[in-house]
Amino acid sequence: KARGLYTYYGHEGIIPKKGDITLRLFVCIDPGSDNRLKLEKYITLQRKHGALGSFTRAGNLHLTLAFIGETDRAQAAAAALDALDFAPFTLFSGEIGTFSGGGKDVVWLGVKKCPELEKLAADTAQALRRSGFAIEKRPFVPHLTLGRGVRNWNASLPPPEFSALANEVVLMESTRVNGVIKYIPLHILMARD
Ligand code: 2AM
Repeated sequence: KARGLYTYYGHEGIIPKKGDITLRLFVCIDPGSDNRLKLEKYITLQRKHGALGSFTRAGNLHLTLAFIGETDRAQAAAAALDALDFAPFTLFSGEIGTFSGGGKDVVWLGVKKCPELEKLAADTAQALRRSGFAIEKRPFVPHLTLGRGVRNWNASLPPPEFSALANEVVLMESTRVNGVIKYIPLHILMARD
């Protein structure tokens, strides 16, 4: 069984009970503050070279494992994560990629192929589905979104290279505070020792 910290954050330390409130949730890995700062510098450099768009703030950079969406079952989602069991592993930054279409040009940083990550994402989706969440079946493309609606991205500027220890999975609430996207960690599941 996975063990470690079972910390509840946000909402004054309490995850809302079923039916209390509808939250927009997703499950992700935090690349760590050093790597987030490296990525922020890279985004700043891109902007200096003329890139335009809505860029992810350093504190919000993350790698999504599963998108849950709107639900009033935050506690059930947290409990589903507790069923995960994984050993810590290391992620390595990869290439820049894009999702295009619908006028929504997303620029992201990929990671190098990582079977442990693929298994963790599959296990996360399975655990959530078992708990009744409708998780999309589309292929898992591991990425950290750097910006949306991006234009004038300079492909000749190489992205930062980094490694990130993946030793916890975070259940996040996605909300807006005064129009600014804010991610609030609700529950963290640590990797096994
Ligand atoms: P994105 O970065 O590629 O947009 C919070 O919104 C996180 O959930 C983001 O990382 C987002 O991915 C991801 N996500 C996955 N599916 C989504 C969906 N259908 N709608 C919004 N966000 C989604």
